[in-house]
Amino acid sequence: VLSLDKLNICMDAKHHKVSPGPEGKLYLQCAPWKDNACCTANTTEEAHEDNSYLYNFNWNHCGAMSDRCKKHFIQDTCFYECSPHLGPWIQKVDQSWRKERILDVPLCKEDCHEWWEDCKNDFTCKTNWHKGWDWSSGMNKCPLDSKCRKWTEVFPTPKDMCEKIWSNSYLYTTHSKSSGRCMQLWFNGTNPNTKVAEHYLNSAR
Ligand code: FOL
Repeated sequence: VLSLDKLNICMDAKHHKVSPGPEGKLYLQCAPWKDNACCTANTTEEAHEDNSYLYNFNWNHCGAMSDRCKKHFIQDTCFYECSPHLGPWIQKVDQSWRKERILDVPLCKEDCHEWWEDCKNDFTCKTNWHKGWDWSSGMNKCPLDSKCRKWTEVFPTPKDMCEKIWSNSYLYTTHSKSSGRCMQLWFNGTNPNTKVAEHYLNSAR
């Protein structure tokens, strides 16, 4: 059966709307999702803040993250919070902070490579940013057994970074943006990911 109901939905997670819809205005880097989004305008403003209330997540856990690196994490947050086209990759999970997650969303090669290139001179202490932090201060700090290292030591390749950083939310692909076979974090105008989700849903059926 063609599960069209998977094509325009929001995951049941921490800040997502129950169902997607227009938002009028979304903030800066999240603006491309304004016509159909799983995020609210407030969520998108917070997505641009350090240590935002979204997850109290500290990007600067190994010294200040560079602006060119941080913009990719902001874009990832927009994609994660706003995308209404993640249905084919939504999975139930037993976690305190969300009931559903995304798994193996096929990411366009350019987006992954540019993200890694822009972060490769930064530092981090962990490969999986979902788990194992010291939260005793209210925001995540590196645990004692995880020292800050060069980005390229922690993530030798773009694939390592894209797949490991959010526990396999993303699947690295060699597909280009123009292929219609991978999801784009960065776009302007009409959301190109609608057709990609349709493709994966139809090919799995
Ligand atoms: N972006 C993408 N693409 N996928 C995601 O799943 C994603 N998730 C977040 C942000 N951007 C994302 C949310 N990030 C914790 C850490 C990071 C986080 C949310 C929560 C956290 O509280 N970690 C605890 C364990 C919590 C638990 O699993 O019960 C820790 O041990 O550090």
